[in-house]
Amino acid sequence: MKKLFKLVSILTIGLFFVACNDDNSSSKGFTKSGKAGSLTVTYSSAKPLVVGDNTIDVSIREGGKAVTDAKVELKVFMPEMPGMPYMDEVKTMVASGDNYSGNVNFSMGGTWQVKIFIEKDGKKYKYSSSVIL
Ligand SMILES: [Cu+2]
Repeated sequence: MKKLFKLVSILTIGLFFVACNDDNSSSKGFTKSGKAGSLTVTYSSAKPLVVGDNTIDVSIREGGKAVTDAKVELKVFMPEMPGMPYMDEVKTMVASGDNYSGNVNFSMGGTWQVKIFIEKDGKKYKYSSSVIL
């Protein structure tokens, strides 16, 4: 019986930590990653995305190395919906260290399509994704 009590205690404490970790991850923002040709594109926000201004970081890697000399543009758009016109925003991302960074404004909640246009050594790449907020 003592053993069972011990086991239940450990499980309870375990659940407590799992719950706490969940809270932490939801306040940590998000990261999404994918391929655009030979490039691995990652975009992230240190904070959860909100309606309004968001600082978004883009990292581009090729063969495991950071690509720091590309032209990077981030476009978010929402297709026309009943009672709502098409909306979009295009931002040129500014290189900072190994990343590119920019302020992106989402004007409403819902699903936003995300396109990241990259120009590197005269070649063009496109990464497509989406976010929900
Ligand atoms: Cu909308």
